[in-house]
Amino acid sequence: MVDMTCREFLEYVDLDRERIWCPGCTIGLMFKQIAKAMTELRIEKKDVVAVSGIGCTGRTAGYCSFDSVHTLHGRAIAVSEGIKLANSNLKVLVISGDGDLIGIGGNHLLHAARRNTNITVICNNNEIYGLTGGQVSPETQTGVETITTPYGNPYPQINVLGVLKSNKKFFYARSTPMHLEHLKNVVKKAIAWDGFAFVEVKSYCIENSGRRQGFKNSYDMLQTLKKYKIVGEKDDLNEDEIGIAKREG
Ligand SMILES: Cc1ncc(C[n+]2csc(CCOP(=O)(O)OP(=O)(O)O)c2C)c(N)n1
Ligand SMILES: [Mg+2]
Repeated sequence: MVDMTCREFLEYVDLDRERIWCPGCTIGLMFKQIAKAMTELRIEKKDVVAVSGIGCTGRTAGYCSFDSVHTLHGRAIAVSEGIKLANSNLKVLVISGDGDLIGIGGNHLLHAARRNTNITVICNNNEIYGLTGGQVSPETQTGVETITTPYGNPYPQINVLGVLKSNKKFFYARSTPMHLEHLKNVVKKAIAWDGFAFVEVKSYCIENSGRRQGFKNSYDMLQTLKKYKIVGEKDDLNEDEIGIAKREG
């Protein structure tokens, strides 16, 4: 067990850059758990690359103190596959948003999962295009008002677990920034998984979605994540469960 009191995890974080995330945003909480997971797995900086697309979550690549690529919108997984092909010894962590990975980048997600490319994808699913002001995303819940769906989103969310389950071998984890220790532990298991691993971090965006939905502050929105029940590892997860669903293939 690593002693976290020495704040070793900060080794992975570039603290000199000005933070652009809004007060109450959960991306920093998520990044901290990723850095802690990397610390506990004793990953050396030379052995890892982080790749992000564009978005508030995509900004994470800019705060890594190890090699990282802040690539085009939707192309984080495609770039990661290229990195992996060039040097299969590298651990490749994709850290990006729902719009980036499931919206514009959805096609890469489908095919990297199908090819079982050995990368770890961590998706901050705040159910909105946060950076650009709150447009509907493929993960916005049905009925929710956004600036592009003023009468409520008419469409259902994409079920990423359902998509991954169509493959012979898969790894899917769900957690939240309300369950920090759980989040760190599932990220560790995803990084250790041999093959394509997807971690869905159910979160929210107070400034560009929550306020429009009537939430007063980030704390109130954080409470909505209490609905999730922690379960262990199974071959499926119910919508209200956080844990790991996987198949060895
Ligand atoms: C090709 C292209 N299309 C559109 C945009 C504008 N754009 C930037 S970020 C973004 C959405 C990001 O949403 P998400 O991935 O959910 O990230 P979040 O900000 O919510 O963390 C869009 C549409 C862009 N930069 N490039
Ligand atoms: Mg988003």
